[in-house]
Parts: sequence; structure tokens; C-alpha cells
Amino acid sequence: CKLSRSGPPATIVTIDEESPNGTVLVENMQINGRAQDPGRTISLTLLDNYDYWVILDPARQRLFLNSTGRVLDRDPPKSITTIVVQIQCKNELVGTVILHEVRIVVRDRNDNTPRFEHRRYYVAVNELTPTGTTIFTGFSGDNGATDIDDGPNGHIEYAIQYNPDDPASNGTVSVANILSGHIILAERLNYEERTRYLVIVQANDRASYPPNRRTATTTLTVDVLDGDDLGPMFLPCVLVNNTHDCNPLTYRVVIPEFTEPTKLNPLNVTPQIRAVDMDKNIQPPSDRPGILYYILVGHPATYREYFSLNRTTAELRVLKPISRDLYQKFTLVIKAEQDNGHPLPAYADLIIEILDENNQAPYFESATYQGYVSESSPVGTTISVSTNLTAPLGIIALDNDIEE
Ligand SMILES: *[C@@H]1O[C@H](CO)[C@@H](O)[C@H](O)[C@H]1NC(C)=O
Ligand SMILES: *[C@@H]1O[C@H](CO)[C@@H](O)[C@H](O)[C@H]1NC(C)=O
Ligand SMILES: *[C@@H]1O[C@H](CO)[C@@H](O)[C@H](O)[C@H]1NC(C)=O
Ligand SMILES: *[C@@H]1O[C@H](CO)[C@@H](O)[C@H](O)[C@H]1NC(C)=O
Ligand SMILES: *[C@@H]1O[C@H](CO)[C@@H](O)[C@H](O)[C@H]1NC(C)=O
Ligand SMILES: *[C@@H]1O[C@H](CO)[C@@H](O)[C@H](O)[C@H]1NC(C)=O
Ligand SMILES: [Ca+2]
Ligand SMILES: [Ca+2]
Ligand SMILES: [Ca+2]
Ligand SMILES: [Ca+2]
Repeated sequence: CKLSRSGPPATIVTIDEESPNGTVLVENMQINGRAQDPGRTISLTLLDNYDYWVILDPARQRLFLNSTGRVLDRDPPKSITTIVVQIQCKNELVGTVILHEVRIVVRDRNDNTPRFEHRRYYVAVNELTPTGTTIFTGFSGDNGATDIDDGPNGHIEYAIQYNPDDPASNGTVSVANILSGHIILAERLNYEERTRYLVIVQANDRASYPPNRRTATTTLTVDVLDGDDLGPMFLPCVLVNNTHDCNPLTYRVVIPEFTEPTKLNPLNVTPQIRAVDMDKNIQPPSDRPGILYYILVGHPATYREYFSLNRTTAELRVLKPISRDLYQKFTLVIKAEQDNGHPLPAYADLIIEILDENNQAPYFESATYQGYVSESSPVGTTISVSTNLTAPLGIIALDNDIEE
């Protein structure tokens, strides 16, 4: 029962997991003696054959794998990493018994694909976030992809893939660290242009032979949040062709001369002076800046004595009566800006015209008018100024309060 080779009575062999039934584990145990009749000198018995994974052919001293109807799976949940059996050798001549240990080490194969913990991942990013900022760490721990294989076969790397449905997505973010899957912003965002990106993230294991690597993908939805990068705009805004800019806007108001402010205020400007922030969706709403209104410059320069614009309501008030002999018109530039120290101003024109006081009655050019019409004329015939009936009779009234 002694070994015909040198070394201790222990054998270590290695096989791949999932090896087929009948795979030879040990070609020959190299035990001295003959284990088959006739002329038998030893008897070989398999001991400790837990779950019957091993079959012994005593005559040839050969061990086979028994995976009939099952799979030798190294990975969880079975996690069969080694099989240890004893070959008992009994010397039939003197009755001595020796145990030979056979240790079968099961080698991992890359037979499992990475799996993402969640079907989809989601992150919201403010549009003002600088490039290079880490925006997503949601693959940390076991929240990203996992792979139950052993060693590199079960280690994960992350990469961004091209998304044909969203071709810009692979340039917008990048993977900062392929092992952690931390994702950084690679390009400036602009909420006013795009509010969502669908990024395809691939996880692959690190099997040492690259063609054996297995991959899985998931979608990371990147929602862009509105940030305070735009200022107010005066309403109504008519966009300049193909831009986000408003056309210049003029507000107008006409006020009669010599009239007490109390009868006029607040002035009825058309359209009503109003500005809104072009950032429409800053969250929470309490972070949205208020808008302040100012008169920036004006002509004639004395406008300050006559008009005031309420900073918060944009209400325009006249401060004292105005003589049309002095001023026919004020041309002002008004400004709207944010109240949060980040003004981003917008401008509009405001034209105030002074109307002549209505202290004259209209009067006719002539005290009487005479007209002519043929006796047989139908209803609707124009009355003429003379008997030859060529020109119509005109009746003219005038008013000295207005020039034309
Ligand atoms: C499994 O392999 C053993 C050893 O080669 C063999 O005796 C047995 O018939 C095989 N079982 C099947 C189902 O093929
Ligand atoms: C092989 O394994 C199967 C399943 O455990 C068992 O039923 C069968 O008896 C084993 N065969 C041998 C020859 O040990
Ligand atoms: C995005 O993917 C396309 C297609 O693979 C590639 O041509 C392009 O260079 C990628 N963009 C970036 C910024 O990596
Ligand atoms: C804007 O587009 C309209 C129609 O396409 C064109 O008539 C107009 O001239 C354009 N205005 C400017 C400022 O380009
Ligand atoms: C502006 O209007 C608000 C609200 O009506 C008012 O409380 C405030 O006193 C006004 N400001 C001025 C300078 O008149
Ligand atoms: C019609 O009468 C008016 C006034 O009498 C005169 O001025 C004008 O020349 C006449 N027209 C014709 C066509 O005779
Ligand atoms: Ca794997
Ligand atoms: Ca495996
Ligand atoms: Ca914005
Ligand atoms: Ca803003």
C-alpha cells in the first residue's frame, strides 16, 4: 500500500467547475500492489465521499468525477471549492491499512454575468455644476453590479456606452473610476436646452482573458435641474428668430397735461410693465429670485421730478402736473434685475407722451352747409357739394386741443 512515488500519501488535483461527468480526476493513484482478482494483494475503498462526487475504479486506481444529473458549481449558493476523499488501502497479505488523501480543488470559470442590483438608476444634477464634479456614486457597495464568480471573474469594471437613442449622452458624463463606477460630469449642462440624458452604463467582469469577459448594462437617467444662469425678461417677449433673446420692447403711456397726479396714478401703461425670470424651474420655489425695477436713464433729464417707478411692483406714478409747453414726451429706459445679488439685468423702453389739456370744444368750419342730390336718386346716394354732382359734400369739424 505504499506509494510507488516519493512524497506523502496525499494527492492534490485541480479541475474546472462544471466539468462534465466522467472527467478523470486522478489518472493513477500509484499505490503499490494489485487491487483486482486474480492475484489480489490490496483492496482499495473510497471513504468520506461526500455527495458521491468521486467514483473509484480500483483496478486502474483511477478517480472520476460523478456529476450525473448535476453541475459541479463553484459559485454561490453551492460554493463547492474543494472535494476531499480518502482512499483506504488494505494490504491483503498482512492486514495493514493506509489512508491516502485526495484533495480536488475546483477552479473557477467565468460562467456568471454581472447583474445590476436595480433595473434603472437615477440622478438629478444642477445645470451649474462644474465639469469634473462627481455626480453619481450609486454603484457603491453592492448597489451597482455584482458577479458571483471568484477573483477577477467576479470583479466589476464600469464604462459608459454609446446610446443610439441619445447620442450626446456618452459625452456628457464619464466614469471617474472604473472600479467604483463613480461618474463625473464631462460637459457643461444647460437646462434651457436639455433637461434629461439617458446614459447607458456597462458593467463587465475582469476575466483575465478579455474575450471571456461578460457584460451587463443599465440605464442611468440624468435629470438636469434649473439653475440661476438667466436674468429676467420683460413681457411680452417676442423671440428674435432662432434665439432665446427677446426683441426690444417699448411700453407706452399717454397722460394729459396739467392733471393732478391723484387723478392719474397709478399710470395705465400698455402693455403693463412686467418681467419674469427666464429660469422657469428653479427648485425649491423659495430659491427663485424676486425682480426689482428701476428707471435707468431718461430724456429729458428732469424725468426724475415727474415720475417714479415702484421697485417691486413696477407701478409707474406721476409726481406732479406737467405742462405740455415744457415737455411733449419723456423717453425712459427701464431695467429689471434679480434681487439676489446676481442681477443679470434686462432693459426696455418706456415712452410717456403728454396730451394737450381738453379745454376746447370742437367747432364746425362753416355755420351752414348746402348739398345737392338728383330728385330720382336711390337711398344711399352721396350728397354733392355742387349742382354738377361731381364732388361729395364735406362737413368738417375741428378741435384746438389737438394739432391735426
Ligand atoms: C458518469 O461517469 C461515470 C464514470 O465515467 C460513468 O460510469 C457513468 O455512467 C456516467 N454517467 C452518465 C449518466 O453518463
Ligand atoms: C453519482 O451521483 C448521484 C447523485 O448524487 C448518485 O445518485 C449516484 O449514486 C452517484 N453514482 C455513483 C456511482 O456514485
Ligand atoms: C460617444 O460615442 C461615439 C460612438 O461610439 C463616439 O464616436 C464618440 O467619440 C463618443 N463621445 C465621447 C465624448 O466619448
Ligand atoms: C425672422 O424670420 C422671418 C420669417 O422666417 C423673416 O421674415 C424675418 O425677416 C426674420 N427676422 C430676423 C430679424 O431675422
Ligand atoms: C411699492 O409698492 C409696494 C406694494 O404696493 C408698497 O408697499 C411700497 O411702499 C411701494 N414703494 C414705494 C417706494 O412707493
Ligand atoms: C362742377 O361745379 C364746381 C362748382 O360749381 C366747379 O368748380 C367744377 O369745375 C364743376 N365740374 C365740372 C366737371 O363741370
Ligand atoms: Ca463573471
Ligand atoms: Ca464561476
Ligand atoms: Ca437656468
Ligand atoms: Ca435667474
